[in-house]
Amino acid sequence: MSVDLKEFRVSNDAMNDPEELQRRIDDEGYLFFKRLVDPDRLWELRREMMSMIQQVGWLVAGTDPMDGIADINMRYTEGDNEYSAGYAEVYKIENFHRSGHWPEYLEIIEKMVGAPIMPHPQKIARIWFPKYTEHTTPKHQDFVHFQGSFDNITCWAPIGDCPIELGGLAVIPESHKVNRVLDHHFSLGAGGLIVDETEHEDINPVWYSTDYEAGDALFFPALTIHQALPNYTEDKLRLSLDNRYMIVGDKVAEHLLTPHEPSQLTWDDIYPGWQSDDLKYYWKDYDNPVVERDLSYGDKARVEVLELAREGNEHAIYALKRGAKNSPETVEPEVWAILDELGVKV
Ligand SMILES: O=C(O)CCC(=O)C(=O)O
Ligand SMILES: [Fe+2]
Repeated sequence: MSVDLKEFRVSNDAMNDPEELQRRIDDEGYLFFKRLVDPDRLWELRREMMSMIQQVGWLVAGTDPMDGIADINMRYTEGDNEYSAGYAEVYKIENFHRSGHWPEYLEIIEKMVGAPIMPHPQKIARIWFPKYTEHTTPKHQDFVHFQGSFDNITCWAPIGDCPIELGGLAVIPESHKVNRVLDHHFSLGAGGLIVDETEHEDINPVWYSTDYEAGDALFFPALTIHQALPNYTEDKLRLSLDNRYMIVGDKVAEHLLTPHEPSQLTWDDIYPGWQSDDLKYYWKDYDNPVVERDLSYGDKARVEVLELAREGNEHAIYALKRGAKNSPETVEPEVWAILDELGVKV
C-alpha cells in the first residue's frame, strides 16, 4: 500500500453487535468488512457482467472475461455516449440489480443504522478503464449527488478482487463530522464535482483504503469524503458496485427512483429480460416522501466550467467538447462561442 494510505479498520468483530456498529460508524464515518458476502456470489456476478462487457467489445476478444482484460483502444467513461451504449447492456442484468438487495448487505446496514432500510432503486456499477486516470472519481461527499438524507448509507463493493492499483475506494475517516455539505467544484472525473478537504480546518485529511478482495464491502454515510483511487494497471478493468440505502420514511430525491443516468435507460427498457417480478418497481410499496432534485451543485459547477474553459483549462475544455459531441442539439450558444474562440473542433 502506498505510504499516503492507511489501512481500514476491519469491523467483522462487531458484526453481531448493532450498538458497536452504530458507535463506530458515528465515530469513524465508515465501516469495512472482509468477506461480508460469500466471494463465490461475487465471482458469479463478475462472470455475468464481464461476459456482457466482452460482448459489447470492451474486453480483448478471446481472453477469459473473468480476467477483465480491457481493450485500451476503447477507453470510455461516464459522460461519453460510447460508455452509455455499453453500460446500458450491463445495466439491464437482473442479478446486478438483485445484488443490491443481498441479505448480507441489508442486514448489516439495518444493524448500523438501527432502523428498517430500503435500497434506492438507482443501482450503480462502475466499469473503470486502465490508465484513464484523469477521469477517476474525485474527492466528494455523496450528498451532492444522491441527496435525500444525510443518513443514507453507501455500500461500495468490488465485483472480484480490487487491489490498490486497480483503483478501489478510499475515505477520510471522521470527515462526516463536518456535519454539512461542503463546497464542491467542477472536476473532470465521474460525478463532475470535487471538494478540497484541505480547505477545512475541522478535517484531518488522512486517507484510508485497502487491497479489496471479492466479498468485501465498505459502508459510509452521505457526508463522508471519499474518492476512487486511479486505475494504474496496464490493462485491467475495475468493476464495482456502489449502491445506496435509505431509512424507511426518510426523504428520497426523485432522481434516485430512476435508473443511473449514464445508462440512458428507463425501467421499461430494463425489465423485459428479467426472470422474476419481485424487484420490478418494488419501491412503490413504500411511501417515502419524494423530494425534487437540488440542481444547485451542478449549476454552480457549470458556471465554473465555462469560466475555466475561457481561461484555457484543459479539463474544462474537454468537458465542454464532450458535451457538444454527445448532444450538439442541446448545447447553449455560449458553449459553441467558447469552443469557437478557442479553435476547438468538435
Ligand atoms: O467507484 C467509483 O469510482 C466511485 C464510487 C463512489 O463515489 C461511491 O461509491 O460513492
Ligand atoms: Fe461517491
